[in-house]
Amino acid sequence: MTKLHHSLFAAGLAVAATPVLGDTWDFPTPYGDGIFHTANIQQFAEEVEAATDGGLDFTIHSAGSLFPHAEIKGAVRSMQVPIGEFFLSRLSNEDAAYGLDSQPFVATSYEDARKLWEAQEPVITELLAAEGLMPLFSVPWPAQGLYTTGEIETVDDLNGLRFRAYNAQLEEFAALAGAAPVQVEAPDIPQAFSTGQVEAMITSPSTGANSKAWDFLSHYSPINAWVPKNLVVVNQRAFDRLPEDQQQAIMDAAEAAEQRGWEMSMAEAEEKTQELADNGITVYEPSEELVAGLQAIGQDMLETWNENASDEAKEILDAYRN
Ligand code: PCA
Repeated sequence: MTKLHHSLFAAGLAVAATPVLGDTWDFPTPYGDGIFHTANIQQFAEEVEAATDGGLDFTIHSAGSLFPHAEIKGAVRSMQVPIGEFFLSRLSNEDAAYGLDSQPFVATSYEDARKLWEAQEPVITELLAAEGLMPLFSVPWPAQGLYTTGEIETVDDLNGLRFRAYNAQLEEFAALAGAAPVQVEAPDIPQAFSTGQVEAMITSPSTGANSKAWDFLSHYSPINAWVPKNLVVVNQRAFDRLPEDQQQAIMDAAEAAEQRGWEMSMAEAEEKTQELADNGITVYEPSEELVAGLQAIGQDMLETWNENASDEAKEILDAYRN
């Protein structure tokens, strides 16, 4: 052994004896720590960290603290961060395929949502691949319900209300109901209500309970209008650069996270509705008249959707319905 070889060998030993310093991936999400999606992501991160012996670590930046929601997808695309989460139907302006899970009364149960995701996934995977992104897992929110002060008997009762929206479709829905939509990110809900910026909303029991809706609202109706999803994506180049065992660890943890996330969501639907009631919110079934009015709005929106949808997007809806 030459002297050089000798010292390289010694250096190798020294490296082996100290803990290997792995990569740390920043992982931005729009939602807060108290939300089950974030808890699920935390567990995903821990599983990858364990499986790679700390070779790949994550720093989760919740509640839009690293990038605002609207910038997360672009940040992953431009590799400012390798991975991130966002609300899938927020991309409905880019392609109608993304918006289907926020179309009112298209998919209204977990079973529907599962079927819709199966139809959406191949198309969305291809759309994102064209941007250098790969979907890892998608998890639904509980079905979306109506929060107000006072009981809503018909769509007319929504007329003129300042209505919190989280994407273009909810904005369209609120406008068609005669309400005045205002975009507010989930972590800003309590402040938006307490300052009077908004006075009604449609969201899940999870987000309602997490924002302590009882502090500023009194009524909740599980209209179960749609079951929208979050999506976690990774930058394809960042992924390809990883050693194969780390790639496998990510894929395995992603599959587990999708499975676990759907189960968490189903459990939340009941638990969080109960939490709303326990904190004094009146939970009431919507009247037939209200449902009919909301469905008519959904029908209108679907016609507009059809006008803007690509053939591939329309095929998703056909595949879902057949
Ligand atoms: N919570 C998120 C998205 C859908 C949901 O249930 C929000 O209100 O922004």
